[in-house]
Amino acid sequence: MKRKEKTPYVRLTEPLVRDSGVLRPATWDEALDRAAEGFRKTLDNPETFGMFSCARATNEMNYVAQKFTRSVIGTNNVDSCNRTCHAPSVAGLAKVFDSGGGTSSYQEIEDADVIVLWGSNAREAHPIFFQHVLKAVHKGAKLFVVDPRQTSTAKWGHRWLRLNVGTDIPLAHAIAREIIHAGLTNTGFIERATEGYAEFAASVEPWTLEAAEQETGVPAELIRELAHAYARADRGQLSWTLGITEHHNGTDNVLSLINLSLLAGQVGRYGAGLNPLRGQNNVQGGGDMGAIPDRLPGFQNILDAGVRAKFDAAWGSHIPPHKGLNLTQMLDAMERGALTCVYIIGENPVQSEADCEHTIKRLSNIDHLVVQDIFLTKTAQLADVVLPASAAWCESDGTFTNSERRVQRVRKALEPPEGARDDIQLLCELARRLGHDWHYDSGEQVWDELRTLSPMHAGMSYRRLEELGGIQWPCYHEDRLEPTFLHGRLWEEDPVKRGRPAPFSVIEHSPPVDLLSEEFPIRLTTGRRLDSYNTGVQSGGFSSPLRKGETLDLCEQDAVALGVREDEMVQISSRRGAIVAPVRIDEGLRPGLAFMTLHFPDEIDVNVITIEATCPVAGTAEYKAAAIRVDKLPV
Ligand SMILES: Nc1nc2c(c(=O)[nH]1)N[C@H]1C(S)=C(S)[C@@H](COP(=O)(O)OP(=O)(O)OC[C@H]3O[C@@H](n4cnc5c(=O)[nH]c(N)nc54)[C@H](O)[C@@H]3O)O[C@H]1N2
Ligand SMILES: Nc1nc2c(c(=O)[nH]1)N[C@H]1C(S)=C(S)[C@@H](COP(=O)(O)OP(=O)(O)OC[C@H]3O[C@@H](n4cnc5c(=O)[nH]c(N)nc54)[C@H](O)[C@@H]3O)O[C@H]1N2
Ligand SMILES: [Mo]
Repeated sequence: MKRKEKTPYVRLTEPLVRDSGVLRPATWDEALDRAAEGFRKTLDNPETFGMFSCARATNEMNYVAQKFTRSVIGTNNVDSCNRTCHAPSVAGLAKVFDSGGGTSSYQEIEDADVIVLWGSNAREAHPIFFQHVLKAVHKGAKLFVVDPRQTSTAKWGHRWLRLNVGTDIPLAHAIAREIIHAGLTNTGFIERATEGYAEFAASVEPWTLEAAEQETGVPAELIRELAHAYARADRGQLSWTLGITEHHNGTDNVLSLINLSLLAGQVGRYGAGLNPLRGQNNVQGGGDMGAIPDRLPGFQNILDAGVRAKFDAAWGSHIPPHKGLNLTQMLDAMERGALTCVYIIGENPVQSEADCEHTIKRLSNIDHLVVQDIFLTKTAQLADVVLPASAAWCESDGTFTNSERRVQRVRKALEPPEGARDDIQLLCELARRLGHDWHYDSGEQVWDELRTLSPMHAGMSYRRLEELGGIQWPCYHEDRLEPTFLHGRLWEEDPVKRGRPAPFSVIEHSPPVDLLSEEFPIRLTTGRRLDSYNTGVQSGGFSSPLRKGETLDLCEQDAVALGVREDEMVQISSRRGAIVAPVRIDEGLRPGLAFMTLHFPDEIDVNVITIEATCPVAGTAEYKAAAIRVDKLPV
């Protein structure tokens, strides 16, 4: 069977509006008027409006997008693809430490002596961070990789802990128990800076090395080795990504890793830390700018009346005193008819959300959909108005914030295609049509407004960012820098300076929702490859001589059992639907485990078969664990 031929996406250069069910070219005035008209209808009932903001765009653009949502429309319904990846990391870290950011700098990774990469294929998905890991390894650091697949990252590890998908909590609990039983806890730190230790220690007691080996598939000796190395390390680093978060209990997974750092005192010191590696180039910044439903810019709590009053005074707004809907809740609200008007800037949910048939149904259920993108995506094809944006990362001037919380300047390197317009200017045009006279002539003007409202960014002028090559937040003062790591307060002698103790969390193991059965006996996990990017819109969601398209990766033993060879087409079915893909043999997989990417949805859309089970705290879907069956196709 031959692959479908595909042409690359072409940049959008003229606005489109829908008439009689068909998208047709329109003038800018017509398209903007049409978009604003639909938005105006929500002004009497702002909770019917929702904004998906763009984690690839600048801090400045995200600041303006959330300001538009809160001050022009009057709702906190604003979110981004952070919901599909690291919302559980932010929720877990904020619960324990009051701040959702990764705690360390990249320099500290280089200076660590033990590094654990948990559920993270950093070699392929975070190559810049991985450079720092390799520098540490060259200096003698020991690298542990915890992943069900033998990824190219795992191949660099001194030890690879090959766990069964969805068994991270038993593994973390067994490591915790071993640290406790071997007398390797940092008792001074636990007594001074934490709470809930006794209850936590009792809760992990059933997870002996043997019980964990049984459940996780990781040999007891390897679990023991990781526990001892991490607890004894001078500078122990624990980093995780989607293997931890993209589960129905992602926040619990994150909390079970944070427990380990509290036990061993591996946080709040130079070189010791907890670092979720953020996925999109500016997903950290998007959240920091308040493009999330529960925080205003600078991670300030929406429930705090004083904070709201400060923003209302600056913006002339009436910010609702409650959290908005997150992306997952917005999709649910579309189905119920409660959310009727949606503005999507640079997101492609039709192809990135789990169970995509369901997403299409929900987006088709609303009255007014405006999509502002650089390409005519599958999501844009459902829109009532399409606005061509010119703000691709290399065409804009502003700042991005990376996983070490470093804000860095980006400058325009390319002229945008003729006909496309800057994301911020489009937001201003729409605000103006709705009665708000906004003028931002430069990214710097937006940034300076933010700095007056967000204490953690206050000390970062553009000039200073340029002089220093970027600055990590928090940076409260123009003449000072803060330590490169967070939560140093936990080590203070003085209880007042130390502040709120960090709580241990008692967590129950809960296996993947999509159960394996006789009908669906194979575990499918999904993720990334070095050569492609997300839903493929920007990297060319099609195969090429350089890039093999979508495959179903299986180990040789499974392929033999199914009677299939490499490149042979198979049908892959789950409880949601079925797709067809060629087989690729990957010796990094164990029998019963399959892998696919999300990169080629125009040819083969894996999200037809993934499950929508979501984490109740963070709203992130269980992309990492579907139950499937694989059938050889008749030749
Ligand atoms: N080249 C490239 N780089 C990218 C992207 C891209 O598309 N292409 N996307 C960016 C984005 S948005 C993000 S969020 C990041 C994501 O970066 P990563 O999280 O590193 O990428 P993934 O491949 O999704 O998943 C990581 C690993 O989780 C493992 N895993 C699966 N199930 C489990 C489990 O139950 N437990 C554990 N411990 N591990 C498990 C998988 O085998 C996989 O190797 O990458 C970013 N960088
Ligand atoms: N099966 C499965 N599905 C997954 C995942 C998985 O591991 N497995 N991972 C999930 C994760 S972590 C993520 S982050 C999501 C990603 O989900 P999405 O964010 O929906 O997917 P992207 O392909 O990154 O889409 C980015 C869009 O932004 C547009 N864009 C880029 N720059 C700009 C700009 O400057 N301005 C404007 N206006 N538009 C711009 C691009 O053209 C593109 O359409 O996918 C999720 N889906
Ligand atoms: Mo992501």
